[in-house]
Amino acid sequence: MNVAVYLFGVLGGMATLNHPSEAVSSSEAVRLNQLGYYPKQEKVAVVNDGVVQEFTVADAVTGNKVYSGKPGYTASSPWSNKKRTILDFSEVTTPGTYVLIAAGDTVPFEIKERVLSPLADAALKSFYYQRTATPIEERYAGKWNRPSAHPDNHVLIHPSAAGPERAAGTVISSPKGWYDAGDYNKYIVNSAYSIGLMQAVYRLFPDYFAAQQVNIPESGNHTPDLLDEMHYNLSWMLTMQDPADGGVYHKLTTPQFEGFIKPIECKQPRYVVQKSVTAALDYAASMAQASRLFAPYEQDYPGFSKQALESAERAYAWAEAHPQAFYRQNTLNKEYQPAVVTGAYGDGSAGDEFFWAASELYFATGKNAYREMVLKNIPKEYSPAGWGNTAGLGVFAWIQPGKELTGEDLKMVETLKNMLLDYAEKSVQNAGNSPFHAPYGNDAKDFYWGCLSEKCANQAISLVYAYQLTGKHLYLTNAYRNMDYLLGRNATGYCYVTGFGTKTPLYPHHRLAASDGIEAPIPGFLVGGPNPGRQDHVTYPSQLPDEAYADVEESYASNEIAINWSASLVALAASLDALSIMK
Ligand code: 9MR
Ligand code: 9MR
Repeated sequence: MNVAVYLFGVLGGMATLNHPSEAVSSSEAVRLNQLGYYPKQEKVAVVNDGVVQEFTVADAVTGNKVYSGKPGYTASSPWSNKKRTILDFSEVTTPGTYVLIAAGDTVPFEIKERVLSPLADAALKSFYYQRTATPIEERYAGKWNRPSAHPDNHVLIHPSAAGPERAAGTVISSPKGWYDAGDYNKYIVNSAYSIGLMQAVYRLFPDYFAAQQVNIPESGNHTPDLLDEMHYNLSWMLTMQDPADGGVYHKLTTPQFEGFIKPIECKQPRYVVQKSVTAALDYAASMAQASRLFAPYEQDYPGFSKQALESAERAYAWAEAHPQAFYRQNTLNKEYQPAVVTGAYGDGSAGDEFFWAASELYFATGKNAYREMVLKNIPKEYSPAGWGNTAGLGVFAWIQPGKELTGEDLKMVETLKNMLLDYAEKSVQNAGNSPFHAPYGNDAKDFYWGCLSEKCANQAISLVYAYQLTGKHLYLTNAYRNMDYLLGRNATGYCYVTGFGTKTPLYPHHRLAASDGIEAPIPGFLVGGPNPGRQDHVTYPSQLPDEAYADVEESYASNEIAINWSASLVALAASLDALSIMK
């Protein structure tokens, strides 16, 4: 093909990089970050299968060659005969639109300052689209506007949740908050964890978030948009606390998942279900954290900071008094009607939740009782946090305590920092020789339900913290590498965020998007990702661990979206973008 003619087609594609275009990347032989690279960032693409002799980077506008290089190493996939060859063009640093030509493929890419800023904004905006009990207005949501649904002003106390002042069947009001995921239910464990992660990263880069505007109804007020969005869910969470004893209902849910219908068409009754120790502790932790972060914003949220701390302490006290109150859905269904079969967010150990909650409450109140509980629940090693393991959020709290530490507390924080740095050092060890040139994705254990968030993004966020502690560039480089993986440099060639990239999920398991009559999915959501566990029994194009992904609506095990996964994307995209300005 005539290169000049081809470049014209590519250019057309570049203008609308958010939409898949057939003119772009026909063979998919080359995998790269489809959103682009920061000028100073390492720039690596991967030939998906094969060895090549050379490659070229050309200016997409003029067609002039700007770089020609020899490939780097070739590494075999652990699961197939595919040979991945590394193409490093980090030497190209001038902002612009380019094409990379190799292995018979011509792939467009950009080099740009603030290249992840639109992604960081869209990831935060994805929470707005998930809001319940409010109209999603055209001026904020464009074509994805929709009427208010799920007011949740008529919610039933499930028999498992009955208390002295609220008999089964009592009606309560529990409005606002976010839909959890592709489903329409609201779960305390997952939303409190999501808030915890985003608020942690807010503490790292407060100036970045102070400047961020994502066009939500609160955007004009005095509070950063990120905190405004958190407040929308925190205010729901307050209604999930039983006023009689401080315990927190595990979730607000229909007995069964709704069909793929519009939210306004949903008719099933909604219940709050059993108070659980993990819900109470995640609630306490995120509320205590919020009480401190919202203190400067009394003007917009009068009284909230104080209320959050009081309710956090009550929830924590309830958890201490009920350490065995785990949420066990199967057991519950033997005892109570109606049976509840929606997301369980079940967990059989609360040490990590105690660690996180006690840490936040210690810093919010200074009370020694919390400190003692922290000491009893120090994790044995660091691992990135997830909804079921929140110890990592406790570690982040100690790294960023917001006050001077002295005496024994200093020793404590050293221990935790060393744990995190051990993890970081192990993570980056072999990344530089691996098939996709990233710490993530080299072990079959890296691929499971929600792995792109829990493993890939959260590993990268941990590396951002490690970089902040040490200034060691290799940690930051490897955080960017996992982002490159998420955005296209991977075995399927997908940029795994809706609405972004040249090959992007079009059919996520997302009831809001499936029922809105709009072809394009709602943008800014990270999908769960490759999952050979295939719990949805859908036929996937491949069974290989890193290719077991199906962009079909039925695939809830690989292609659902969820607020905790969006939270990872917010945290990582914002961190990397913030660091690009700070250096
Ligand atoms: O849609 C549900 C999704 O949000 C959950 O993550 C998933 C696992 O709990 O379950 C999905 O619902 C499916 C149900 O479990 C089985 N019948 C088909 C439902 C999806 O269409
Ligand atoms: O993210 C959750 C994942 O870790 C679990 O393996 C999976 C099955 O229990 O559930 C996931 O969470 C789902 C929740 O239960 C219901 N809403 C959709 C969530 C994302 O799939």
